[in-house]
Amino acid sequence: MSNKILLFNPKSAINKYRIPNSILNIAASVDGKYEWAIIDGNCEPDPIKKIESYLSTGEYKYLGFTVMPGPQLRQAILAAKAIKEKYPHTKMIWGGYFPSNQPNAVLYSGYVDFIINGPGDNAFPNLIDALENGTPFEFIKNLIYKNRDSKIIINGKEDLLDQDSLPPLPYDKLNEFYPIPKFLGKTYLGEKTLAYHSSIGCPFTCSFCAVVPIYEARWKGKSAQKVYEDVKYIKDKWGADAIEFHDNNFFVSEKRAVEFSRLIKDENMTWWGMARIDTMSKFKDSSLAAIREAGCKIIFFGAESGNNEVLAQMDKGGTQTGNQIIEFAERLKKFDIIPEYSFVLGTPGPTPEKVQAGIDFEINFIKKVKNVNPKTEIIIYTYSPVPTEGSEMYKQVLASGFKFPQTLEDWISPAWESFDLRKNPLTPWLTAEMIDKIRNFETVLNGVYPTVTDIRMSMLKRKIVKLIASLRYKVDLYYYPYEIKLLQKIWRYRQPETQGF
Ligand code: B12
Ligand code: SF4
Repeated sequence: MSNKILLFNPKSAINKYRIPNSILNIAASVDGKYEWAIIDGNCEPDPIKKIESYLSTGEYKYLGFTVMPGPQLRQAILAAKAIKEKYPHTKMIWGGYFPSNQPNAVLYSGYVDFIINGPGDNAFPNLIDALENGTPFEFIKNLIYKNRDSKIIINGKEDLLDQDSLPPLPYDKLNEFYPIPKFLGKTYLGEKTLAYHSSIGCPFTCSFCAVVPIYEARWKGKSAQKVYEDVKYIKDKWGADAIEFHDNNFFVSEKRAVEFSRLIKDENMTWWGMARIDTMSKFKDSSLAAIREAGCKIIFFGAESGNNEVLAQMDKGGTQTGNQIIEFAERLKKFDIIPEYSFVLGTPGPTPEKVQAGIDFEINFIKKVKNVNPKTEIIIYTYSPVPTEGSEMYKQVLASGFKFPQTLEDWISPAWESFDLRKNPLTPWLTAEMIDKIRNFETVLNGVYPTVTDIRMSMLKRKIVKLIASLRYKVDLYYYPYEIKLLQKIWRYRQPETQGF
């Protein structure tokens, strides 16, 4: 068997393909040193068959899977199991958020050999080198593996690397496997939208967030110049006209954001990114104006809650408040930047009455936000705990009787899959009525204020739904909004919270 590497991005998107940045970074890390190939599950009708077509050549010894929770995990498990049974001598290496945060379930499954915990830019080539040369694993940072006694060993973490010094992403080579234009999809931002990741980690420690255990409040970004050069390359070569920045927190540095705006301005591209309200509230007016002028029309913010106590419980970093959320939505109006606010409803409470009161508070708060800036896009999640051990919220969640899945197969049971999509929280403190109220409010809200990110509903259809929903919205009547649901179903309303941005 020769030592080629096969990298797999299991299916994660329903209808929009995006450049598979996670495995593309891994391909870059070994490019020129080992031969590699990419399989994108989003573009393949039968990815297992495709993987086998490579493995049957006998040239591929290493298999790298990127895995996030939800449907991607399902395809990852099915493929890993089938492949490992048929080709037991291949080395199966998983990376990405799911295995980094759930190493026990993954390694005890028996079909995954190694996990890269967080960034793989050095860890992956170092692991392949060690396997090729028969050298020990214990000094490979960011590696999780089983030792001879089947004990799981979690190696130390590596300092975050200077992002500009990473090898360039092999776009041209990806283009040989799948034509890049296939990944530049039509969105509300543009006809050909590029997904780009310009920084890693996040400096904050929100207690519900899967980024925190991996990056531990660390963040490193590429320079504005480097980001601009990459974007410009794709624009000039394949015609991208819009950018989705997939960074957890694109706007950590005001200086970098303004510098990038200055560089990208004349390219006439529309772009979007994720940010924090407290961070961006501190941005100067001139910076917000520069960002908008450079084509940033809409920014995603995890508002989470209008209640200061809940914000403190979530450890939103300490400086975000309910008032700030409202004031900032109002401030952005002046700059014509649309805030996309996500809220988490149904956080745990000591009694059912308190939980219900919490939900009602958030519903009223969201209405206040809409009142000061009706263009604000609202995304509603029901609270789904992530196992971030040690936080107050985590303890509260366990005390309520909530149990996390134990085995890898448990994670893809239908109930857990919808949990991952944040639809069915399986949380003991939320009753069916409470979940219904959240969902029904969401239906009515979306009827009154249809999202601008939906490119499928015509103006007339929006107006009809709006008229009906407004009657309910005014009098807080959210029960059984079947008529709105029916119209939205017929006219295929897009749900940003499950279909991604
Ligand atoms: C793009 C994206 C998507 C896309 C799909 C991406 C694709 N592959 O086609 C879409 C929009 C479809 C999506 C959907 C979902 N996503 Co998503 N997604 C992201 C996002 C924004 C960027 C991922 C990315 O490209 N990163 C860029 C690369 C360079 O970084 P990276 O993945 O961390 O890769 C590095 C390391 O992790 C490691 N690594 C990664 N893979 C591999 C593989 C190998 C072999 C090795 C060795 C190393 C390695 O090395 C890389 C380089 O250093 C991340 C957040 C983020 N900023 O990363 C969320 C994120 C991964 N998604 C998340 C979630 C929850 C979902 C959803 C389940 C729910 C939702 N509502 O968003 C859905 C359902 C997915 C599904 N259908 O299975 C969570 C995961 C949380 C968790 N608990 O683990 C994240 C972290 C967002 C968040 N902060 O909540 N997502
Ligand atoms: S600011 Fe966002 S990415 Fe950062 S820790 Fe909080 S939720 Fe996670």
